[in-house]
Amino acid sequence: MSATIPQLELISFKLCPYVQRAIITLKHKKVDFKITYIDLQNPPAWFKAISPLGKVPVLKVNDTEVLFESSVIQEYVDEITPPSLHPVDPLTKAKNRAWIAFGGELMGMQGLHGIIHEKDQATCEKMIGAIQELLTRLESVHSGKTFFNGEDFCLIDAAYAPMLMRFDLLKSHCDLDLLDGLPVMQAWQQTLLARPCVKDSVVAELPQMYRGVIAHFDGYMSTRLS
Ligand SMILES: N[C@@H](CCC(=O)N[C@@H](CS)C(=O)NCC(=O)O)C(=O)O
Repeated sequence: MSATIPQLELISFKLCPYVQRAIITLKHKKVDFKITYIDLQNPPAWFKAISPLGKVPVLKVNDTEVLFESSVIQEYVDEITPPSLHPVDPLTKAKNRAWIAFGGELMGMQGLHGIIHEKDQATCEKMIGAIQELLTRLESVHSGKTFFNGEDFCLIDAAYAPMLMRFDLLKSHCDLDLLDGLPVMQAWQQTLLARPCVKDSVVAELPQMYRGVIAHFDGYMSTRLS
């Protein structure tokens, strides 16, 4: 990698899908970086000092600057390692950014994270229905080709792979198929999960850790653990 690439340190939490967006981008671009894991339940003082919202990912650049927000980190990594993984056309690029933000919401408390927290079965099932409606909408704007925009892997593909990986885990751990009836999303999931930059973006024990976190939250989904 070019000598002009700054020294990068990614502050991470092993289970975090937002961190994973940054790792996939770094790995796809073959950028050297250091990864430092913290315990989000008991974050060190130095992390609280540098993370404005107390959230991971945080990217330390040359040990002097700090970036936060996964999509911003993805774009920074992309811009310092041309050619860009974003579409060139401004409108297409802007739409990709909007759908990346949509994916960020889908992973949060109204989405993936919310359903593993929710205790009440009826509320959880309602949330699952709402997520499936959003996924149907996402399917309608996908190119229907190999990747979101067509035949080229883009930042938006890196941004969605962590969520699609967790959908796969929910299917095997809890028999919940959020992509049921969505063939384009299913094909996209298979393609992305087979890519080395995606496979290598998580620790080997992620499946067991994800199972453990579902059990720990003790919500309705924990009653479906096989
Ligand atoms: N919008 C943020 C979300 C990051 C986020 O929610 N990270 C979680 C871990 S997966 C976190 O750090 N949570 C700690 C907290 O909310 O206190 C991004 O895209 O980077």
